[in-house]
Amino acid sequence: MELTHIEHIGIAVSNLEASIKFYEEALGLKCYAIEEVKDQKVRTAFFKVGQTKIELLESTDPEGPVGKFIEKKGEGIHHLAFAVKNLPEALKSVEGKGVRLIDQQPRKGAEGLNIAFLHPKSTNGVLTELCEE
Ligand code: CMX
Repeated sequence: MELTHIEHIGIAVSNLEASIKFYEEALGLKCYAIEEVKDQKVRTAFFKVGQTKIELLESTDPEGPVGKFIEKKGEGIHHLAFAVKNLPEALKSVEGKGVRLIDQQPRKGAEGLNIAFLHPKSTNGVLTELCEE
Protein backbone atom coordinates (compact mmCIF):
# COMPACT_ATOMS: atom_id res chain seq x y z
CA MET A 1 0.00 0.00 0.00
CA GLU A 2 1.21 3.51 -0.78
CA LEU A 3 0.50 6.60 1.31
CA THR A 4 1.27 9.73 -0.72
CA HIS A 5 0.81 12.59 1.77
CA ILE A 6 -1.17 13.85 4.74
CA GLU A 7 -4.45 14.80 3.04
CA HIS A 8 -5.93 16.62 6.02
CA ILE A 9 -5.99 17.04 9.76
CA GLY A 10 -9.48 17.03 11.27
CA ILE A 11 -10.04 19.35 14.23
CA ALA A 12 -13.17 19.20 16.37
CA VAL A 13 -14.51 22.65 17.23
CA SER A 14 -17.54 23.86 19.18
CA ASN A 15 -18.31 26.80 16.91
CA LEU A 16 -17.33 26.69 13.24
CA GLU A 17 -17.62 30.43 12.57
CA ALA A 18 -15.55 31.40 15.63
CA SER A 19 -12.86 28.89 14.70
CA ILE A 20 -12.78 30.02 11.05
CA LYS A 21 -12.09 33.51 12.39
CA PHE A 22 -9.01 32.27 14.26
CA TYR A 23 -7.58 30.49 11.19
CA GLU A 24 -8.28 33.48 8.92
CA GLU A 25 -7.45 36.40 11.17
CA ALA A 26 -4.71 35.01 13.38
CA LEU A 27 -3.09 32.49 11.00
CA GLY A 28 -3.83 34.25 7.70
CA LEU A 29 -5.37 31.21 5.96
CA LYS A 30 -8.46 31.43 3.74
CA CYS A 31 -11.49 29.20 4.24
CA TYR A 32 -12.26 27.94 0.72
CA ALA A 33 -15.25 25.69 1.44
CA ILE A 34 -17.93 25.03 4.04
CA GLU A 35 -19.82 21.77 3.64
CA GLU A 36 -22.32 19.84 5.70
CA VAL A 37 -21.77 16.07 5.74
CA LYS A 38 -25.22 14.93 6.87
CA ASP A 39 -24.50 11.25 7.45
CA GLN A 40 -21.53 12.17 9.68
CA LYS A 41 -23.57 14.82 11.53
CA VAL A 42 -20.97 17.53 10.98
CA ARG A 43 -20.44 20.88 9.30
CA THR A 44 -16.93 21.24 7.94
CA ALA A 45 -14.70 24.15 6.91
CA PHE A 46 -11.56 23.70 4.81
CA PHE A 47 -8.22 25.52 4.58
CA LYS A 48 -5.13 24.62 2.56
CA VAL A 49 -1.59 24.69 3.90
CA GLY A 50 0.65 23.50 1.06
CA GLN A 51 -0.59 20.07 -0.01
CA THR A 52 -2.35 19.45 3.30
CA LYS A 53 -5.76 20.67 4.39
CA ILE A 54 -7.11 21.61 7.77
CA GLU A 55 -10.69 20.37 8.21
CA LEU A 56 -12.63 22.02 11.02
CA LEU A 57 -15.51 19.87 12.25
CA GLU A 58 -18.53 21.24 14.10
CA SER A 59 -21.09 18.71 15.27
CA THR A 60 -24.71 19.10 14.19
CA ASP A 61 -25.90 16.44 16.67
CA PRO A 62 -24.61 15.71 20.20
CA GLU A 63 -24.93 11.95 19.43
CA GLY A 64 -22.76 12.19 16.28
CA PRO A 65 -19.07 11.17 16.35
CA VAL A 66 -17.77 14.73 16.77
CA GLY A 67 -20.48 15.66 19.29
CA LYS A 68 -19.52 12.65 21.44
CA PHE A 69 -15.80 13.43 21.03
CA ILE A 70 -16.21 17.04 22.21
CA GLU A 71 -18.40 15.94 25.12
CA LYS A 72 -15.67 13.48 26.26
CA LYS A 73 -12.41 15.24 25.34
CA GLY A 74 -13.26 18.83 24.41
CA GLU A 75 -12.08 20.60 21.28
CA GLY A 76 -8.88 19.41 19.62
CA ILE A 77 -7.34 17.16 16.98
CA HIS A 78 -9.96 14.61 16.00
CA HIS A 79 -8.37 12.60 13.18
CA LEU A 80 -5.46 12.33 10.79
CA ALA A 81 -6.16 11.55 7.12
CA PHE A 82 -3.63 10.01 4.73
CA ALA A 83 -4.07 10.01 0.96
CA VAL A 84 -3.58 6.53 -0.51
CA LYS A 85 -3.21 5.33 -4.09
CA ASN A 86 -5.71 2.45 -3.98
CA LEU A 87 -8.15 2.63 -1.07
CA PRO A 88 -9.86 -0.78 -1.38
CA GLU A 89 -6.45 -2.45 -1.57
CA ALA A 90 -5.11 -0.34 1.33
CA LEU A 91 -8.05 -1.41 3.51
CA LYS A 92 -7.42 -5.08 2.73
CA SER A 93 -3.76 -4.61 3.51
CA VAL A 94 -4.23 -2.95 6.93
CA GLU A 95 -6.98 -5.40 7.88
CA GLY A 96 -4.60 -8.22 6.98
CA LYS A 97 -2.14 -6.73 9.47
CA GLY A 98 -4.75 -7.02 12.22
CA VAL A 99 -5.93 -3.40 12.26
CA ARG A 100 -9.59 -2.90 13.18
CA LEU A 101 -11.54 -1.11 10.46
CA ILE A 102 -14.48 1.20 11.15
CA ASP A 103 -15.44 1.17 7.46
CA GLN A 104 -15.09 -2.16 5.68
CA GLN A 105 -15.70 -0.46 2.34
CA PRO A 106 -14.83 3.04 1.10
CA ARG A 107 -17.65 5.56 1.40
CA LYS A 108 -18.15 9.17 0.31
CA GLY A 109 -16.77 11.88 2.59
CA ALA A 110 -16.45 15.66 2.35
CA GLU A 111 -15.23 17.07 -0.99
CA GLY A 112 -16.39 13.90 -2.77
CA LEU A 113 -13.40 11.88 -1.58
CA ASN A 114 -13.64 8.13 -1.02
CA ILE A 115 -12.79 7.61 2.62
CA ALA A 116 -12.53 4.93 5.30
CA PHE A 117 -11.66 5.14 8.99
CA LEU A 118 -9.45 2.87 11.09
CA HIS A 119 -10.43 2.41 14.73
CA PRO A 120 -8.42 4.49 17.25
CA LYS A 121 -8.15 1.43 19.51
CA SER A 122 -5.82 -0.20 16.98
CA THR A 123 -3.95 2.96 15.88
CA ASN A 124 -2.34 4.16 19.11
CA GLY A 125 -5.33 6.32 19.98
CA VAL A 126 -5.29 8.37 16.76
CA LEU A 127 -8.47 8.09 14.70
CA THR A 128 -6.96 7.49 11.25
CA GLU A 129 -8.63 8.07 7.90
CA LEU A 130 -7.46 6.78 4.55
CA CYS A 131 -8.75 8.62 1.51
CA GLU A 132 -8.54 8.60 -2.25
CA GLU A 133 -9.73 11.11 -4.84
N1 CMX B 1 -9.76 9.92 18.45
C1 CMX B 1 -9.28 9.08 19.38
N2 CMX B 1 -10.07 8.29 20.16
C2 CMX B 1 -11.41 8.42 19.97
C3 CMX B 1 -11.98 9.28 19.01
C4 CMX B 1 -11.09 10.06 18.24
N3 CMX B 1 -11.55 10.91 17.33
N4 CMX B 1 -13.32 9.18 19.08
C5 CMX B 1 -13.60 8.28 20.03
N5 CMX B 1 -12.46 7.81 20.56
C6 CMX B 1 -12.30 6.82 21.63
C7 CMX B 1 -13.09 7.26 22.86
O1 CMX B 1 -12.30 8.12 23.67
C8 CMX B 1 -13.37 5.94 23.54
O2 CMX B 1 -12.23 5.50 24.24
P1 CMX B 1 -12.40 4.84 25.70
O3 CMX B 1 -13.22 3.59 25.47
O4 CMX B 1 -10.99 4.54 26.09
O5 CMX B 1 -13.09 5.86 26.54
C9 CMX B 1 -13.58 4.99 22.35
O6 CMX B 1 -12.93 5.61 21.23
C10 CMX B 1 -15.04 4.80 22.05
O7 CMX B 1 -15.61 6.09 21.92
P2 CMX B 1 -17.15 6.43 22.05
O8 CMX B 1 -17.28 7.85 22.48
O9 CMX B 1 -17.86 5.38 22.84
O10 CMX B 1 -17.64 6.42 20.58
P3 CMX B 1 -18.00 5.25 19.62
O11 CMX B 1 -17.33 3.97 19.96
O12 CMX B 1 -19.47 5.25 19.43
O13 CMX B 1 -17.31 5.85 18.31
C11 CMX B 1 -15.57 5.93 16.72
C12 CMX B 1 -15.93 6.05 18.20
C13 CMX B 1 -14.12 6.34 16.55
C14 CMX B 1 -15.80 4.49 16.28
C15 CMX B 1 -16.55 6.90 15.92
O14 CMX B 1 -16.32 8.23 16.36
C16 CMX B 1 -16.37 6.82 14.43
O15 CMX B 1 -16.91 5.94 13.78
N6 CMX B 1 -15.59 7.75 13.82
C17 CMX B 1 -15.38 7.77 12.39
C18 CMX B 1 -16.32 8.73 11.72
C19 CMX B 1 -16.04 10.15 12.13
O16 CMX B 1 -15.29 10.46 13.06
N7 CMX B 1 -16.71 11.09 11.42
C20 CMX B 1 -16.53 12.52 11.65
C21 CMX B 1 -15.62 13.14 10.62
C22 CMX B 1 -16.22 13.03 9.23
C23 CMX B 1 -15.49 13.80 8.16
O17 CMX B 1 -14.26 14.05 8.26
O18 CMX B 1 -16.16 14.14 7.18
